[in-house]
Amino acid sequence: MTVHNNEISEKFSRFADLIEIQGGNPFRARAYREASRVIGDTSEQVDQMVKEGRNLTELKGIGGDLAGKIKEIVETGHLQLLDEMENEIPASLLELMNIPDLGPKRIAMMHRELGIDSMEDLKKALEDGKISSLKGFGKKTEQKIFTSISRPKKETGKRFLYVDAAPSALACKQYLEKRADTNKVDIAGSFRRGKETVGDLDILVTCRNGSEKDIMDAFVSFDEVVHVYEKGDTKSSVLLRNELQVDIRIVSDDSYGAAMHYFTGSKAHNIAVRKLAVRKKYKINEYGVFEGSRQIAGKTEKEVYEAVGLSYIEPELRENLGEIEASREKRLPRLIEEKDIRGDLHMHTTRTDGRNTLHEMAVAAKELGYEYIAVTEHSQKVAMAGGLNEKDLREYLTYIDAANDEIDGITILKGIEVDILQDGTLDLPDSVLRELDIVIGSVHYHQRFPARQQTDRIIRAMDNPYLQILGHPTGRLLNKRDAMEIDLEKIIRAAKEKNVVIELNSQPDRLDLPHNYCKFAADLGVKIVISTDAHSKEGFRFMKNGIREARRGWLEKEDVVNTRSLGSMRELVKR
Ligand code: DGT
Ligand code: CA
Ligand code: CA
Ligand code: ZN
Repeated sequence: MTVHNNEISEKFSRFADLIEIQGGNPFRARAYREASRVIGDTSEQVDQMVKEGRNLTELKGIGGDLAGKIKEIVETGHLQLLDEMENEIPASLLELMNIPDLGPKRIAMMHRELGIDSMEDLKKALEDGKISSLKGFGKKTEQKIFTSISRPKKETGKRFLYVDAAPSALACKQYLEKRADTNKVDIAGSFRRGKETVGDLDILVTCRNGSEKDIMDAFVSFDEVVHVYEKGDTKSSVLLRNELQVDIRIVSDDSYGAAMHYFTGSKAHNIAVRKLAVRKKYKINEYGVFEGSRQIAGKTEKEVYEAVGLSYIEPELRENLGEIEASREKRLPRLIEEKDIRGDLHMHTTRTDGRNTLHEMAVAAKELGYEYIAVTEHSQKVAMAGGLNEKDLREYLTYIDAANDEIDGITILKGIEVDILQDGTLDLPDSVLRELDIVIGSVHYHQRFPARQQTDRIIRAMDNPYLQILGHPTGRLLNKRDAMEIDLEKIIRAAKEKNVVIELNSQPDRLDLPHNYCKFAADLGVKIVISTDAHSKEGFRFMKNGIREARRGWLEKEDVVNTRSLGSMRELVKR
């Protein structure tokens, strides 16, 4: 397990904050803050130092006690004292840390002098003008705090990874579902379309008996809600603790399908559907499909589609990328499902940067019902992750043989994720690649070449007859790093010609191959492998993300090699 310096640094800085909020020893807080800075700045990889047993007090400002704490973080991923303190201090008080003009010292003072424990308390104290009476605050600061907490945060434009929004979506849904006065509760919007990132959640609810107002009252007082932008009887908009915005609407049962359709979007899809309705002289909106003033559809989505001459379209396809035409012409794809998957061909174990052993991974995959996996460690170039050279790899292959003998009911294939070097050659000699079952080639370094050079580099790598799968083809990291500048269509056409399979990497911040290129590839007849790139057995669960992206990319079971039995999958990835 790699623990980055900034993770250690952040833990120490957080710890210093909490000491200050609790009004603890200021020297202790300062020592942690200083340590946080030192570790953030050092060019040494601190976790490496720990692993090599080096003396951490070599680092300026790090004494024996801090060295012990660093060791604890590197070895366990946690700082127990910090975890304890996080639990001790009320969450509502910690939340005040998100307000721009409030640092831990100020929060401590407000808490001590005015008993402020939450956003509510703070608002009240501001209204009563009590904040400016505190030492070191003043009228100006009071005003600044007031504006920053009254300003809605929704303009920040921050998008959440699907997986980061999912727990909130589930929590809101369950909270509403368990009420006796709600009937249907569903999440619409980009979340339902399975988009890689979501801007906000859109929840639709129908009322069973009782009043809409009660449901709204209950929702805005949900524990996770920290700010209410707007509250009405049938529509409200709130901000959750994690800064995710939620729009909620209560609709009638008769309009439920129309509302689900409208609020699922996408906007482009809605506009295209509306055009069809207009052609038939119908009106369509979130309440239903109307002929004059008579509602002719709206209870279910299927009804809505049928009213305009279409068959039901799966949410993942609703981007106006051809699904309307395909629906009309009855040639919608039969989208792949998670249960179609029979194995996983990209994963790492403790031999490089994974957290579970080969044995643990194989057993976990078998429990998922998989028929085969391929272990694909990094190659030597990826030194940070402990990548394997030829000798290491050969040794590891015998280890895989032994594991295969030991574990029944699943086949462990010998693989590698070999680095594509800057000139397009591969990081390991053909003599060893030849002995493997699965060779993934991936770019990890030099991602900023100009488009021509980068495209040529990747196509050159695919010229190597042992490369079977092109790994995470664009290199994008959602919200973090843009895709490489490449001519991806050219690369996919080259894959077609050379019979290379393209990976759809299921890591929630990768989802790489992006959906529109999945469709492009499948239309050309290029095969896709949906892989998790799991770094632990828990990582297998990311398959869901890949499936979602594949569905957005119109993929069917037949387009994806790891829906096949072992024999026919191997036939497909063979060059
Ligand atoms: P997001 O939240 O940015 O990830 O994306 P969406 O698609 O969830 O967008 P959002 O939350 O603004 O609106 C939810 C759905 O409501 C959207 O997908 C389609 C529908 N919608 C919103 N505004 C309009 C509009 O002006 N016209 C039409 N036809 N539909 C709209
Ligand atoms: Ca939305
Ligand atoms: Ca919305
Ligand atoms: Zn990789």
